[in-house]
Amino acid sequence: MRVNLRGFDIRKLYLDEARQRAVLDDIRAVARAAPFFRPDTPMGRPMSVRMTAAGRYGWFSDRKGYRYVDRHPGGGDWPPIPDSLLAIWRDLVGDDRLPDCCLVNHYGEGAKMGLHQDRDEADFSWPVVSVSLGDDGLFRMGNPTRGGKTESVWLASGDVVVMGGEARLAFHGIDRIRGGSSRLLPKGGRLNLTLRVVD
Ligand SMILES: O=C(O)CCC(=O)C(=O)O
Ligand SMILES: [Mn+2]
Repeated sequence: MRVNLRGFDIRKLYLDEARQRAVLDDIRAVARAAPFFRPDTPMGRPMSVRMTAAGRYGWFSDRKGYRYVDRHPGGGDWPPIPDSLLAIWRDLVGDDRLPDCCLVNHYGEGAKMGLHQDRDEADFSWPVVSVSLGDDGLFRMGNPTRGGKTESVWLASGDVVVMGGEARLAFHGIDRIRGGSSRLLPKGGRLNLTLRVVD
């Protein structure tokens, strides 16, 4: 099923269970090479989400602000973006340009992500492609400027969202996680993978 809400192109169950498991195995390998860490917000508070990344760039945040960085905070390179994820990008966006970052967010049961725009990339003509695995997450979609009405949708395991066009700079966030709604991750929780063209 495919739903378009405010330019957010939502593909329900884009990945069947076998493909979800294949992506999950690849993300586990990424997390072995580049362990999850918990960044601080620029306000100095720890984020509720744990993060890591694959590709030429990962993402980092501390008191100096949010930014893309070319190394894991432990000092090593980020591992390459797994082919299982590049295949999703090729299917949905094409292969004129491949993403150079796959940001990996892990949400435990109480984790959330406040409304924000993805605007640290150089070229907004490329979409951000988001892949959800594990427990359902309540995804809120707003407008290109702060404020105004929002709409929410539960993203389930295997759902993919293409944020392009008018949705590319729209505010969005995750309000809450529905614990125990998926059995994909043995310890529960939700993984969200976002593919991005950074520069
Ligand atoms: O977890 C999600 O579905 C959204 C993640 C997100 O917006 C981000 O990482 O910038
Ligand atoms: Mn975002």
